[in-house]
Amino acid sequence: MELLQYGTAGFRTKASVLPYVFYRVGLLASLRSKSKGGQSIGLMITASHNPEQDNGIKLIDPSGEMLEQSWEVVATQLVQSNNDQVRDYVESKLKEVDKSVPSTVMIGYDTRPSSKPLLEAALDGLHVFGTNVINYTLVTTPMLHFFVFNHNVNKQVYEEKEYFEHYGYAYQSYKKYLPSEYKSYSNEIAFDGANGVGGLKIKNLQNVVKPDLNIEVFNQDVSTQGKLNFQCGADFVKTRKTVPSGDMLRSSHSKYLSVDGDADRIIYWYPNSDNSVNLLDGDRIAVLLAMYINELLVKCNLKDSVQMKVIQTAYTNGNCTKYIKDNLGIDVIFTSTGVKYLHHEALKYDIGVYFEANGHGTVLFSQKLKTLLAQENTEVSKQFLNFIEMTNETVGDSFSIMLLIETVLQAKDLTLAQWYALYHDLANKLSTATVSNRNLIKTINADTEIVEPVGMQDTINKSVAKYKNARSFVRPSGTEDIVRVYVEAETNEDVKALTEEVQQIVN
Ligand code: NG1
Ligand code: ZN
Repeated sequence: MELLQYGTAGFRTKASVLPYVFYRVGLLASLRSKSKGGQSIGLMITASHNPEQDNGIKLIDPSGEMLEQSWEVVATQLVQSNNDQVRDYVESKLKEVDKSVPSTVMIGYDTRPSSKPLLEAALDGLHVFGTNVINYTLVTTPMLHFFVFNHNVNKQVYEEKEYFEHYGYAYQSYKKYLPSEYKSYSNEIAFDGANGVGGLKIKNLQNVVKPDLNIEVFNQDVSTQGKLNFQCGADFVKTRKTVPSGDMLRSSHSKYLSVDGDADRIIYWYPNSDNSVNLLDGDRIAVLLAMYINELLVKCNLKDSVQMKVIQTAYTNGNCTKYIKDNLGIDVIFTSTGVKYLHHEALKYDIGVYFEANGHGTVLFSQKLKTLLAQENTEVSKQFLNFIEMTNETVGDSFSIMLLIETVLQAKDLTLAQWYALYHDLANKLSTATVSNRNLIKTINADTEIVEPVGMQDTINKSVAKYKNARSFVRPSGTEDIVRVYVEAETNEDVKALTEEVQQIVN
């Protein structure tokens, strides 16, 4: 039996091995709800940007956030137990929780063919504890986070329609703060739905924001097997830097965007004549949003009363970090890879703009800031609160982020090319290496330094030192059985040569 770990994205692997995992996660979610005084827990069934034959499951904690880390250990132990130990393990855990507390679990799943059958396994586990199940069926990951948050915090069972109205109306209402005519901005968007749930659900948002946003949806085939994430979607466009399939260029649009298989990531892009694309990825989204929010802060005279940071990972392009620090004058903090680390760091500040380069991220605003803005009660403080309303603060949400980006592009009257021109990326390459046991590699300092195997980092550093403005780091993936090698330098030639050197060191 493969030893599965509750990683950065929950449990994720080939769907065929997952039924027993889902059953146990059903048990676990019931326990988690009971341990949280009966508050609702979310269970999202998805493997995000992974191939269609994979699947996965992750828990959402009561305030809509990802599962607390101490329970990740519990989850891993439960799933790694032998069949005959499962009962003992659950019973030992049950001693710590009050069995009589009723439990509630909210469920959602993506469009994978395996999602519904796997749901049955999770339901079997949930029924063991008589858990009350609220099944949202087909939803994006961020939608389920929104439902869990609102159930526990606002004591309401929201319907899907209310999610779209919440963000759609916030977007509509912000119009009064924006110019009425544009020289550069265009409201036309070509939307790549990765042939997943995002392509289906974007239409509900479109119905609310029409005609202010004109969204043409591509890659929305969720019934043909094998199409999910195949040569399309945010991960494909980000890693290949090419136009996705799906005839998106058949008529010319001024803006293109791709989401991933569960619609929590988003990447804007525009094509070059050779089918390569210019990427407006998570780095550039962070720049755009941080720049605008900083301006709102200045207008509200709050720059000195609140603390704002941008949170990134080592995969962020060095020139992006430099631009945020030097041109925007905002501090940058680095964390390990995986949005949960960025999210927890962002919670420490009044404003935490966090994005992974792959387009996964959001903005968090503190209660202190919201109270200050409410007390001020000026036009600009109301405007700021309206901007916050448009933000899904529970998790990265491609729909909410799209509305925020469209808002800022209007406010600043920008085309994608003008946004892209804010800074130039250093040349870079993300490659993978396959090793016999990826867990032998251990890193510290936000993944930038290898401590095991001893000596490997020194060898890499010696190679890096040969190239101008170069940087490289190596870490084991948390979602696949591979090692990732990142290299950045002044020129593509240097990146290629250094990648080869580092690959040899790792292999
Ligand atoms: P791994 O496989 O651990 O590199 C990938 C992404 C993470 C995060 C997770 C969760 C890269 C380099 N890594 O993790 O940023 O998004 O998936 O989906 O993009
Ligand atoms: Zn995703």
